[in-house]
Amino acid sequence: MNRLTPDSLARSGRELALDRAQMTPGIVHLGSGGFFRAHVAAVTEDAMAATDDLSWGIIAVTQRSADVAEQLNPQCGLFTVTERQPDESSTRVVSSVLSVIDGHGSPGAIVDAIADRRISVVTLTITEKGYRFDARSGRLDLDDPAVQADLSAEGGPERRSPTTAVGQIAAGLRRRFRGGAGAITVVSCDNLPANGRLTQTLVRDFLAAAPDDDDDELAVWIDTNVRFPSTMVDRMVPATSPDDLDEVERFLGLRDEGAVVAEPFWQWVVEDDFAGSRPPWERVGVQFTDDVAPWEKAKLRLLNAAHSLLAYLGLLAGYETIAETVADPAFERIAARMIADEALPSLTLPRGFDGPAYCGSVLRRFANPALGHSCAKVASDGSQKLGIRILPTMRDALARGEIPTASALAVASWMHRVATTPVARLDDPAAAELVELAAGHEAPDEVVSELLTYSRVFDAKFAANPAAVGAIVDWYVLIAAEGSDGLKRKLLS
Ligand code: CS2
Repeated sequence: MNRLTPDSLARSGRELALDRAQMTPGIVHLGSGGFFRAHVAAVTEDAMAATDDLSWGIIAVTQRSADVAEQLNPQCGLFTVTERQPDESSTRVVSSVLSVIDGHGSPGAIVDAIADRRISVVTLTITEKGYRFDARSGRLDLDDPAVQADLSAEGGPERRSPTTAVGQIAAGLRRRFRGGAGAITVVSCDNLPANGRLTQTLVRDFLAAAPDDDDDELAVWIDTNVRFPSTMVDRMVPATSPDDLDEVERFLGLRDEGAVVAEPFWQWVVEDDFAGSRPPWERVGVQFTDDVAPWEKAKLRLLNAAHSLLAYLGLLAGYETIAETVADPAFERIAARMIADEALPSLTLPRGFDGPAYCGSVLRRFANPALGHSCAKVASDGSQKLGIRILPTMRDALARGEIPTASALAVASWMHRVATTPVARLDDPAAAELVELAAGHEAPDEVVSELLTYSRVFDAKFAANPAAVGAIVDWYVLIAAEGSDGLKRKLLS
C-alpha cells in the first residue's frame, strides 16, 4: 500500500498548497477528529495559502485515542478532504497539520505544546462532553472522575500530565505564565452557547480548585494575556467509512488513512477578541464579529435541533442516514415545523441573517444523499445536546403561551430510545444513569416522568410544566403503541 506522504504525492505529480519547509507552528488544536480536519485545518490552510503567512502550522492533539496520530503521523500530517454533493465530489489534500500528539499516550507533550512561545492560538473541537462541565451551573464538574484525577495529581497541574482538555489548557497557561511565553487565545469551536465564555469559566474553575503559590499573579496574567472568543462553527462531517477510504485511494492512487468527507458548505463566525496575533482567517471567508451569540443561538436551535430530531426519528423508523430520514415527507414536515414555527420565533437573528431561507437551506443540506451522515452519530450524546438544542426553544414557546409540540417530539423520541436501547448501545456518557431511571417502567407517563428527573438535562420548572410534560407524554404514548408507522400517519394527517 502506497501511503499518502509529501514524497509520494510529489512523485504522483501533485503539489501541496503550502511550502512545508517554511511552515512553522502557530496553533495547537485539541480534539483532532473529522470535523477539525474538514473545518479548522482546511480553512487555516486556505488562509496560509492566500497570504503566504506560513506561521500558522497546526500541532494537532488527539484526546481519547491514538487513532488519529496513527493515521496522520506516518503521512507527515497530510490528509484529504472530499466534498460531496449529490452528483459530484472533489478531493483536496490539506497540508496545514505539522504533526499529531497522541494525548492519550503522552499528555505532558500537550502542555509543552501549549506553552511553546511560537504558539499563539489554541483551538478546540472536543465535543460537548469533552468540556466536563455541569450543565446546571455552567461550571466545571468537580465530581467528574477525570477532572478529579487531574486535580488530585501530586504537585498540582503543572508537574503532572492532565488528561482533560480544560486541565491541559490550565496547565499550559500556567507554564506560559511562568516561562514568559506571551499572550495566547483559546478558541472553542464546539456547538455550545457562549463557548468562549464557558471555556474561560472552566479554566478558572480548574485553577481555583488546584491552588498554587503564584495563583494571584497567574489570575492577573490570564486576565491580561489570554482571550477566549466565542465562535459559531458549521459543517456537516460524517464518520469516514472504509468505502470512503477506498474511494479516495482510487482517486489519489495513494492510501490516506486520515481521509474525511464533508458537505461543501462551511461557516465560521468568530468573536473578534484575540490576545496576540491570529491567523488571517478573514481572508478566506471567516466572519469576525463583536457578538457571536445570535449566530450560535440560531445555528443550535435551527440546524442542530432539527438534526437531533431527525436522528431520533430516523433511528425509530429504521433509517440509516439523516438524508433518508429527511426524505420521508412526514419527518421533513415535522422538522420544518419545529424550526420555522417554534425555534425561529424564539430568536433575535443576526443582521443579514434570513431566517426562513436558513431553515430551507438547512433541510436541503440534510437531504444531501452523498454525505451518508448516520443517524446514530447525530443521535449520540443526547444528554449533552438536548438541553442546548431543544429545551431553550421549548421554554421560550411555553413562555409565549404556545405548546411546542414538534420540539416535544424530539424529547419524546429521545426518551423512547433511552428506554428501549440496551445501555451498551446507547452512545452517551450518561447512558447508565438514564437507562437505570427508565428501567422497570412500562407506562409512557412513568418513563417520561422518571427521565424528567434527570436534572442535568431538565430543570425542575420544566419538568413540572403540565403543557410540556403533556406534549411529551402524548408523543411517547403514540410511539410506544403504534411505532414509527403510526407516528408518520399522525404527522401527515
Ligand atoms: C450534529 C453536528 O452530530 C451532531 O450532533 O448535529 O455535528 C452537526 O453536523 C454540525 O454541528 C454541523 O455544523
